[in-house]
Amino acid sequence: MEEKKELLKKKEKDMPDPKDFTTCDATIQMLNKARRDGVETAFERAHTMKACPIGSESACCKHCFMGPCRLNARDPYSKVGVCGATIDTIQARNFARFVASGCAAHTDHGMSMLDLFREVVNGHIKDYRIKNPQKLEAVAQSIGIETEGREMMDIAKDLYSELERTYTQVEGEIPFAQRVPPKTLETWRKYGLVPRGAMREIMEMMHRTHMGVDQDYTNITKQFSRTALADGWGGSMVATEISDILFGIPTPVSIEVNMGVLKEDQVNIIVHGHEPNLFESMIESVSEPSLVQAAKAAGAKGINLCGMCCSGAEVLVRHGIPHAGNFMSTEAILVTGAVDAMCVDVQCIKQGLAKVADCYGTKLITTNPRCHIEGVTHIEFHEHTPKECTDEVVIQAIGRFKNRTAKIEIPKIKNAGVHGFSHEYINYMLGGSFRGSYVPLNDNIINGRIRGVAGVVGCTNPRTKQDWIHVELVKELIRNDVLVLQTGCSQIALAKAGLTTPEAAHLAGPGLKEVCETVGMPPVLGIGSCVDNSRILIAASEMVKTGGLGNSIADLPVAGAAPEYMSEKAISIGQYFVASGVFTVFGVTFPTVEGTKFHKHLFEDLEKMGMGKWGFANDPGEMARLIIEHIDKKRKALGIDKARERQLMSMADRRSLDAAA
Ligand code: SF4
Ligand code: MSK
Repeated sequence: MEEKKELLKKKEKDMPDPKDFTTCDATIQMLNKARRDGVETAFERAHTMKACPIGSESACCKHCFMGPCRLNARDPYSKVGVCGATIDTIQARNFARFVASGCAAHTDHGMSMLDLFREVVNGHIKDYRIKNPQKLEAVAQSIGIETEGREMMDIAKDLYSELERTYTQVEGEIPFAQRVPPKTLETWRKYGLVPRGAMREIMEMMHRTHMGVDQDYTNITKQFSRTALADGWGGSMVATEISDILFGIPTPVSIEVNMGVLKEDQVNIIVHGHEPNLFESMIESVSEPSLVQAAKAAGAKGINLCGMCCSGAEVLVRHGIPHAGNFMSTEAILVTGAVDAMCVDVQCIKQGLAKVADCYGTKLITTNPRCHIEGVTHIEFHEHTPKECTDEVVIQAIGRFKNRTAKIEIPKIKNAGVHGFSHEYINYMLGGSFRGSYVPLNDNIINGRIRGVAGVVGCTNPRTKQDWIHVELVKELIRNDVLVLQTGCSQIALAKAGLTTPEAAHLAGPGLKEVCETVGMPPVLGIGSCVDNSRILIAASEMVKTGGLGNSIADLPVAGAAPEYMSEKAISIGQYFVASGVFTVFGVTFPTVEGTKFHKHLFEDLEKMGMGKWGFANDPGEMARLIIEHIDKKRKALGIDKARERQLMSMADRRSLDAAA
């Protein structure tokens, strides 16, 4: 340990200050402590592990063993791979596989939720139940299932069989294609983009990107668009809708975020990952009287359950469970020494957690058969007997509390916010309980109080300063009257910055501020985990259906951004937004070579085909400029730019009247 500390001290001399890694004060405090303790995190590793320039521009191919082949990104058409593959084929195939992997992650998650639903409906699982029958009916009706006068369980059985097609169907269109605005669907049909079933699309995508199959970047783009749509309107949407049916629809709830939610005198348990069923059972286990008693007998005042990453986002919006931080804080929080157990399921679980947990004696526990980590305790979560796992996690955490040896330092930083704005709640909030609708939102966009809507979502990435771009981008957007919807780790960045409170309305432009103050809502609406981006698709469809803003999603004055993304899931999300008609801007890096035909295809041609398009910027001001410019372009095409000018003129008129008075 001493030798290691010395080594790290030497390395530390060349290391940037933690303030250069993140804007999160709690994470800075813990990174400083980690250095004192001789502990390394992904921030330091990202600094020493320089990204491969050829790989980051996707100019290499290792799809067969005649390669790997590396092309020159500076002169991309000067060379081809051994098989003759061009730079466009190579980039398109790589991009396609990112989409296939991201789509697989979301659809496998969705399928787990559907498996759980089937077992609940068939009466094989008693620990969960249908918590929201209204949502069950609404989802069933949205795909044409008769609900009038029928028993809830009969509707549920039909819903299960219909939704199973999302995954297994080999011909036809996935069920939620029925929710897509007709003109958007027409574009998809024209280019053959309507997904049949997620498994088929992923399988075909992997086949077509094998050596010697699809070697036309435009044709590859069609299939990865179809694969991405099988995620957004398929796997992800099923995951969200089934989770709402089983666990409840999010409604606004006051929440606390940041590392200050840990309590030194309590047994602290963190759940990290993505699937809500593990967390729902954990909520039950920490309230179990015998376990609470055991915690007290061990000297604790109680059991403190917190979330991180998207598991945290799921229960933050449903139950108001405190959230301890986003993706880039998961190692840092273990440095507090106060986490007794961190239990994880799937996705975004860094293997590096194992080493940090080991240094502080935290019990790191994997629970899902899909995600084991070498050397880490595995307690399998079975949905038929869920509490066997979650009770055991609590017991292990109590054991660690009793034998705590690590020095504890909890950053005293806690922020408040209001989250839980599902698209159903937005409907109700703006329209009221008697006339719940999107009409007021559309009206406020048409009259220019709200300039447009932007979804700002996604991860944090150690290759950029944690949270910085999220926060600065969103501030600039709301200042320009753009209403912001948020999911995943991005909303935690904004919650830590205090922008998810109704009081943050004072940071908004005059129009958005007026709407927020009238309704009592924040200018930044946290709506769920990264799989819940499907809620944004539904909200966009509702805006089209409500009228006055064009006939397709591509007509709406909306945009999307994932400023600090790091995962393949984000590429799939970005592509399903683009294929649905949304201009989508990414930051950090983009896996294409500028100036190539494939890059132009993604950044220009798709829009001309009636879809959205990709954008890229690393600076939050530039990102905001791109988004606002796009929103204004759409407003102009809709003929509602005049309404905005009129409003600005009337303000000027008012000022001149005031001056004259
Ligand atoms: Fe090289 Fe072609 Fe093989 Fe890719 S598929 S590694 S470009 S030979
Ligand atoms: S957890 S995919 S870091 S949002 Fe969904 Fe956060 Fe990105 Fe993972």
